[in-house]
Amino acid sequence: MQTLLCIISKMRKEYNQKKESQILKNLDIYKNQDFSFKNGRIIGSMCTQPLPIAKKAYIRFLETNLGDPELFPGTKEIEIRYISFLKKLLNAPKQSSGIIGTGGTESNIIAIWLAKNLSSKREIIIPKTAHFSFQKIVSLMDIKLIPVNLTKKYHMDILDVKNKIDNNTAAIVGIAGSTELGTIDPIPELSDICKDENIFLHVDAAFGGFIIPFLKKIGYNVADFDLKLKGVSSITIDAHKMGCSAIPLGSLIIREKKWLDKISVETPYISSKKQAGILATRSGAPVAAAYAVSEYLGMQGYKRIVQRCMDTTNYAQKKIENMGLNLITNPTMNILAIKLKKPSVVVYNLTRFGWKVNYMSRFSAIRIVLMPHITKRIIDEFIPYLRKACESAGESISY
Ligand code: 0PR
Repeated sequence: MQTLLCIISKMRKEYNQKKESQILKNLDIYKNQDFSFKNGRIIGSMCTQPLPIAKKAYIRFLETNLGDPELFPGTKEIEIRYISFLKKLLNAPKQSSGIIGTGGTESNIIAIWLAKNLSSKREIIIPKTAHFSFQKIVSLMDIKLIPVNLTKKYHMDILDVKNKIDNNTAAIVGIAGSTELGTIDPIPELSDICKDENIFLHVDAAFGGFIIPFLKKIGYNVADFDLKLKGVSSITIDAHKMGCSAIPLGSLIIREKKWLDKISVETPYISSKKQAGILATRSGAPVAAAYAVSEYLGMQGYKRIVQRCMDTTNYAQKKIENMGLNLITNPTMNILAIKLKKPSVVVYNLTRFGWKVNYMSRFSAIRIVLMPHITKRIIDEFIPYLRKACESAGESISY
């Protein structure tokens, strides 16, 4: 009897192992259809390959739930520490706080939700370069976007901002690293306006948050954009973009912790009394990963990455301009927007050659983003394909 049970158990184990390896094999078939960061062929995305330490940390925390922090006090401690790191990075005052979520969209939603509840007003003044997450916010909430004109350099026009402020203004949004061009709005000027007029100023630094602090340190002339400016109320910053960590991880840093009451509900039957933000059950895995990356890299590590990305950006810019192509604007950060007559055809051709760049219809351009996984060697491989893609689209290029 004992032997029979042993045999059955052994057979079951073997069957399960076989099943598991078959499922994983099938998953690999799908995975192999994907483009990958590893070989550099994803050259237009704002995400990158997470650092190896992020992967290791992520797996360790798979079962954790920060929606019920008393069950996972250690993971909660990691989150507190990660928020402290972000507060330091963004020059946030002592009384500030943070909400960790899934990415830039969620943080922007929370920021506007907060501004609306703090002011009981409905209008959000916003640049035309703002990310489409704000369109989602209009659809989700009873608010109205008031678009502001751009200057020739694609920055928010401050005069137009002043003209658009009225009794219904709940918030002004400035972008620090716009999605299509990487431009930075004049945040110090916006901060002065918002301080004087007592208006909530949200800075969307989903992409730029992990770049701008280091651009300054390596000698680029960029203005202040963070909570050092007294008029800035909140900042979106994403670890799953230039933070080099795993998806999904975005954060919102808020100037006053007490404001969280405006976006909190009572949670009678879980370990915390109140919960702020949108999500309830949420994984601690991406938080552990982002914290691990921040500990691993430190400020010096991020600085080195930004330096490398900017070197690659300057290298790519020269090659592209030498080809006779023009950029929409001189890059502020590691984004190049190449003006073309038929950008969609060029994107189509590049996809056929195995390269993924982004098509930007609004600017008649394609976007390449020089993320950490893009090296000068990859640019050298890419340029002949870009030339070929442009030639066959009938773009005028020089030889
Ligand atoms: N704010 C800004 C300035 C952004 O650029 C983005 C995303 C968001 C908010 C929203 O962030 P989540 O996507 O994290 O919610 N910008 C990227 C873009 O549209 C998102 C992205 C990333 C798209 C990688 C494609 C991709 O492959 O380009």
